Amino acid sequence: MASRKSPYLFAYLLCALGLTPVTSLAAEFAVLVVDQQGMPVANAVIESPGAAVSIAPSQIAIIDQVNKRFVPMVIAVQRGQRVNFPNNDNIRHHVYSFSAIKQFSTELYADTPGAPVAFEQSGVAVLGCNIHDSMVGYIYVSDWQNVAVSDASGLVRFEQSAIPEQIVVWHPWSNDTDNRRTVSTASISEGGTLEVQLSITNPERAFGFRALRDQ
Ligand SMILES: [Cu+2]
Repeated sequence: MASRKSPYLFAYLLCALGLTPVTSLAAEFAVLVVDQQGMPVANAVIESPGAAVSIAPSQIAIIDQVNKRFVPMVIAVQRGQRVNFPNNDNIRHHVYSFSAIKQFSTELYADTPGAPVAFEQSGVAVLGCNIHDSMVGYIYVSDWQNVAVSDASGLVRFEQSAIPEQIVVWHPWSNDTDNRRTVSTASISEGGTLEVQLSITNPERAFGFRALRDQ
């Protein structure tokens, strides 16, 4: 007397074991960002639409200041999330942004400034330091929960309910309009990797940049 296999049997057994059955399979995929030479690109922001931000994460994001640089140079946060700007240099910095999505200015400070700054509008806030003109940082504020920045290997991995039809790739040195490109994901399947090639111009390799930094 063979028992009939039921699709519900497995779920029933999981419940009996106190485990929750997976009702919607998660889609995993990766994005690899490379430059015109095929080299991996760090600091690229990838937005993968799907789940919109409703309540911003309470976790406070960090942009540090080390050796007169913003570290990391680029962060991605969800709309409404807060960012703090600790100072690891033994000199003082004065962080500001004049960007359309957020204008703020810290007092000249050492160590950690007072209150973190909340970013309530999506878009890009460019950071500067009033004392050191060559310091530039970027806060990418996203309407989507799935947003991340590529590491030194140029990779970002996503796991969400479904692969979106399109992703957005942003890099501060990208030659695309507004440094943004919308890329179709039609060519990737579950578990796959989408390679995105950007044309970027590194301002740190431009003549005069180093001299500016050393001022
Ligand atoms: Cu500074």
